[in-house]
Amino acid sequence: MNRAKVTIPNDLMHPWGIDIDLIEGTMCEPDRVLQRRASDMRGYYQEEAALDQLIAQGDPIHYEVFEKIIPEQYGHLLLCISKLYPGRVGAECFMTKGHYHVVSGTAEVYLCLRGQGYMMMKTAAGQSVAEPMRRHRMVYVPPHWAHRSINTGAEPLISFCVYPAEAGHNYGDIATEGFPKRVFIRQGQERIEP
Ligand code: PAN
Ligand code: ZN
Repeated sequence: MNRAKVTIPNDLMHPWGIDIDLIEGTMCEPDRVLQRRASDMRGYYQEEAALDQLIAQGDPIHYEVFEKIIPEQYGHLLLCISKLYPGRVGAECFMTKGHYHVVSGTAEVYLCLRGQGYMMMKTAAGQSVAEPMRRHRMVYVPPHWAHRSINTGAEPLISFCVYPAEAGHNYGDIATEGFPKRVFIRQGQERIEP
């Protein structure tokens, strides 16, 4: 019988667990909480004056990411809870900045725990897909697709995300190119434009 030789690294991580409240969509005792405010979103929305107004009105938190600290090395998986608050900038629905992964051949799983909206995805070749997000729905973001969450509802859009730890985030390309499609609420109706 062949037996593969198992080598154990010196920095072996001890197994661990955390509680995730699937009703509230919260992670107990995150190691780190990243907050993005309206003022961090300059240049992302179509109606800049509406964003300026929001910033002047108190610069509310736009979204938060609750993370565990895990080495950003091949073999590990990063996990977090992404919480995008509801609201509009003019008629445009609140959204995350969006990014490609630096190691662009890495995928990501989003399990939606609460709220409703879209995972907007695009490739550098111009393809664009808006995949619905709602409670109990999982969205698979394949390698090479930039991705951004968009909240079309009245409560926070909350997802549990898992992706390869070496992925990294490339925001620069999206900050300059944007996504080909945006989501608005006009006269009470959801619109994906253009
Ligand atoms: C998510 C996102 C999170 C925030 O964890 O980082 O939803 O969105 P932005 O990173 O676009 O600001 C993820 O996709 N990680 O890879
Ligand atoms: Zn990602």
